Amino acid sequence: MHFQQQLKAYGQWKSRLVEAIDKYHAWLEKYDLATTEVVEAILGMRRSLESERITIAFVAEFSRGKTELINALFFSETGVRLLPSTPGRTTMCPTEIFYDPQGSYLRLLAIESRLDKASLSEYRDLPERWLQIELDPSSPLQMQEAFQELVAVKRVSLEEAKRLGLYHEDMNRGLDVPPESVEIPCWRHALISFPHPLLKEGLVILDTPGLNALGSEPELTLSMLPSAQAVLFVLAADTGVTKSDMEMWQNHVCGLDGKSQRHLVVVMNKIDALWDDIQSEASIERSIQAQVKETARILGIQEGLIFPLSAKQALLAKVKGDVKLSEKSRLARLEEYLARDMLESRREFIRRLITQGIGQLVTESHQVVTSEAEQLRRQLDELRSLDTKNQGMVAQLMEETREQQSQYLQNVDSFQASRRVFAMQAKRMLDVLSPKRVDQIIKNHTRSMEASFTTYGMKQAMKAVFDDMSAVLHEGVKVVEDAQVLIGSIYQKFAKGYGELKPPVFSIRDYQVALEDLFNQGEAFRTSMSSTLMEQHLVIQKLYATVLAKVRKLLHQVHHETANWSAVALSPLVHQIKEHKKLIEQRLAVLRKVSQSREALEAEIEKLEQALAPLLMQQQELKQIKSLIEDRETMAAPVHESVAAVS
Ligand SMILES: Nc1nc2c(ncn2[C@@H]2O[C@H](COP(=O)(O)OP(=O)(O)OP(=O)(O)O)[C@@H](O)[C@H]2O)c(=O)[nH]1
Ligand SMILES: [Mg+2]
Repeated sequence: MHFQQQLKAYGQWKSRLVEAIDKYHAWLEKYDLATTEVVEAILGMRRSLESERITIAFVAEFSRGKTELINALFFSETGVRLLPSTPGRTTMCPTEIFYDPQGSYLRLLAIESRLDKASLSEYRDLPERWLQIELDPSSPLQMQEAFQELVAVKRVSLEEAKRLGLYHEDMNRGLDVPPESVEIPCWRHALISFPHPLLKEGLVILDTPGLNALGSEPELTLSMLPSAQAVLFVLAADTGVTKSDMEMWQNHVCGLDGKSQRHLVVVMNKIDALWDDIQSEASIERSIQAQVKETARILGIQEGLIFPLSAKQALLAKVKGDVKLSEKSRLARLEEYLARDMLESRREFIRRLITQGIGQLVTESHQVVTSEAEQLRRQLDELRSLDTKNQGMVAQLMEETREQQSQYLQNVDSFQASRRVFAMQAKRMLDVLSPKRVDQIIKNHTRSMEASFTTYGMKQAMKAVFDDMSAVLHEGVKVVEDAQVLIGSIYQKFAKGYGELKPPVFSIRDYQVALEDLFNQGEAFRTSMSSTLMEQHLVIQKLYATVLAKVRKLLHQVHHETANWSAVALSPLVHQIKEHKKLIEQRLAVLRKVSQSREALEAEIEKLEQALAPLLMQQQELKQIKSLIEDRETMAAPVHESVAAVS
């Protein structure tokens, strides 16, 4: 299965990056260049690389075949239909499947936890609050049996369903009066861990129930789906695009498109419903293509992103080893898309992040080493051309160097003054964006939000939070821009004579857009709810809690980045100034010595030559680390190989 190969290649590539990061870290330590800020940045990048996961989420109305597709794509080699897939509503709670080295388990969170304040992500860290069923990875049948819990429902009074925010208008479909009791899921969320090769490579699968889960669990819709690398929206060829498919697409799915790191594709499942013994292959093909075209038009997406296939036949074919049926099911095209397009663009994205982060640092180190080597060479040239008999020449050189030294000292005084001015500006900047201030604003509004009993009141409070936060950001953007101007002028004044030294670029304007996006997503969710849920209060509370957590995180991040930037904004300049000082002093010392004798001059030349050698080695070492990071070998090759093998 080439998806697996590609995922493995992707994992190997990531470990090579981690290796490059470790090498650079060791390099910095070896030459005593590891400052706290740099080491922190390096370790942060290493951590995020190691914990990076690829999430593929499946969303659709109920019974479109999401779960069957998961079985066919990932778990066919178990030889069974691993996750329950039956006619009608099947999966009752959002289910995450991944690998946790801690063990093989199915964890279930009771539906009543909806009433608690704790968010799903908080529950994740409290395993004792979940019901745990052990899994035996060597027995697909045992696992299949355990997974029956995913379809568990129970009957509760209408009151109870309302209290849980689960009462749905279509529960009284066909009835004149609302029913006395309704069926609700037993579980709110499920976590499955077992040591499957794909999962071990970092794949996370998110299966969702068609049953209005997207509308009633804001964290799922606003946090989990948007952070997936691929979202597969599933339709069924035998039903076409129904009104409820369309509602789901418009309210919760199509907005997930538009970010280059995420892939949104549409699966047109159940094409076997169009198979027919009487019709010719060609006419079946025509009707599939016509439906793809029509679906693309209705949903407003490219035809190439629609994958007609049959999950059920694909699973059957794989289990039986039926190559012909497998081809007919057309699953391979989707597999190839996931293996190549999705993973390749993810890799490109990570590569960009890494080259911008660690690559930049390595390049800087390389530049510093190179310029040091150059200085040494220049000194060597100067010494080699010195004529010790010509005392006048040595004296003149010393005179020039002393002149440089006194100029330098004046310069340093005024640089220190500028540095103090910048420190004040930095403090102002960090005060404006302070996490304390942000938290206080959120706290104030949360209180009024909890106190208001109407949706309208809550909405007003939410709007107020966003208004305050955009005011904070607006102020932040201004002080950051002032600081940039200041830094620019400091560089201009002091970087003269140090080559092409430029201040690190920084802006927080993008965060304004991100904040606006958050607000719009929250509002879109809220307006989409009114028509489907009668009892909204609980859900709205959860929605706002989810949105507020994201707003808080965003503003804290702005502060963090601003603090990082202000800590390092002047450091290249400081470094250069220090280097310059060292150089002048060295030069004076050398001139003093060589003025005495020919032997002293030769000894100095030898010393410089010896100092140059390790620098050249450092240069070489950094070049190696750089090429490890830039490792551009693509992953596409195995795909073509396996395609060739099939055909
Ligand atoms: N004919 C046909 N039936 C399919 C295909 N894929 C799935 N089904 C059937 O469709 C029904 C629903 O499939 P599920 O996988 O449970 O659908 P789901 O989207 O997960 O549904 P929920 O879990 O309720 O949201 C089952 O009876 C499957 O056997 C297919 O390719 N062709
Ligand atoms: Mg399902």
